[in-house]
Amino acid sequence: MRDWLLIAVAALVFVAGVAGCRAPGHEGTWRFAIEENQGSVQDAYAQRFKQLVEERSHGAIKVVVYTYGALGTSDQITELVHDGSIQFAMASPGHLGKVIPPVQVFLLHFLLSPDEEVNNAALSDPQLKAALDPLYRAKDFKLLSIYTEGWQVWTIKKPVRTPADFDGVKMRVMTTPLLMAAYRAYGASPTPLPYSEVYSALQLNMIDGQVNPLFAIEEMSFYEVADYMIFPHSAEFVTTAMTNEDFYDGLSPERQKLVTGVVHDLQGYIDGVQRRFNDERLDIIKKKRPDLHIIHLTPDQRDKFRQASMPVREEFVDDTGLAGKRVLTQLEAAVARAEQRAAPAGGDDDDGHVAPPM
Ligand code: 6CS
Repeated sequence: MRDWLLIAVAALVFVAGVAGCRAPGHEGTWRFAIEENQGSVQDAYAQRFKQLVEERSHGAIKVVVYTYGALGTSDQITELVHDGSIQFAMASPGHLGKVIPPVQVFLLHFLLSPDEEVNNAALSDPQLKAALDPLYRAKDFKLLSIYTEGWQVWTIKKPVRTPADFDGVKMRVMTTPLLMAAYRAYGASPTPLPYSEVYSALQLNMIDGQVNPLFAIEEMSFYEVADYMIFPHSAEFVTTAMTNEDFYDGLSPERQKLVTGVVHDLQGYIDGVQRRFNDERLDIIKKKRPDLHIIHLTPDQRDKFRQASMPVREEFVDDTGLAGKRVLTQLEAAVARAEQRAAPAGGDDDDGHVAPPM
């Protein structure tokens, strides 16, 4: 499959290259693969990236966006960026963690703030990015951006309010080992699967539930194959945008500045997009499935999950060593800095003052 895919992409690049030679002033085509469908948060990011790069290069650079499946799964598009067959991709820690284990820090539960604004600021913290940058470079990638796609929500066939309720529940998780540990710690039976296989696995009762932000639950129709939608408010879905290291290093200083400028301008944009998409899609889900039971965990219930999640942090550090520990410390510090900046002078910063979408 991998060889076939590489040959197909190489052929595509060659044909596009030949066609591109005809246009005077055309510098080339940049290919950007995302892990989601058209209309998703990642698609909004990539489409805006395309628009800004094409505008700011005055048409000299053309950007082609490949939606999920066009070039394979998350793991396959990561390989294509690594090979240099494509230049840009989204790489979510839930899959990329197999290649760069410390990025699994973003999968730890109850680590980010309950306040979305704080998390947006923490994820764009330059010191955090600087800590991750060498880890991407060590694998021939260049990290461009870290951002959230919204709160993780469970869709399950039975109600889950405590870790005990997870007993025997087969939860689909993304494919990195830390997510297996996270849901094992809750008492569930985690099942790693690629995104594209989740719906049919739910339909065939091979799994009982899955976890994703609301916009993804709507666009992948996961709400059709569940009876309960549960808001644990324990983690946000964090993703990263990256490029091929050699490609980036080979760009002229102006073109590097174009990329970093566009990426910088996208940070605030995508935070607004994800909030809107998640709010809007919740309304759609409620309209399409009025019988779907919606549960918001109470603070006490969340606390039980928080306690159950704590040993997973030690597992993360054991598995990822010094590099993982360093990134964990940086992320905690970035959240603390963002919380400090957000806290009203003299005010108290209580848990949960910004609620997830209802
Ligand atoms: O669950 C997944 O595998 C996918 N979920 C989202 C929201 N984006 C990409 C990822 O692969």
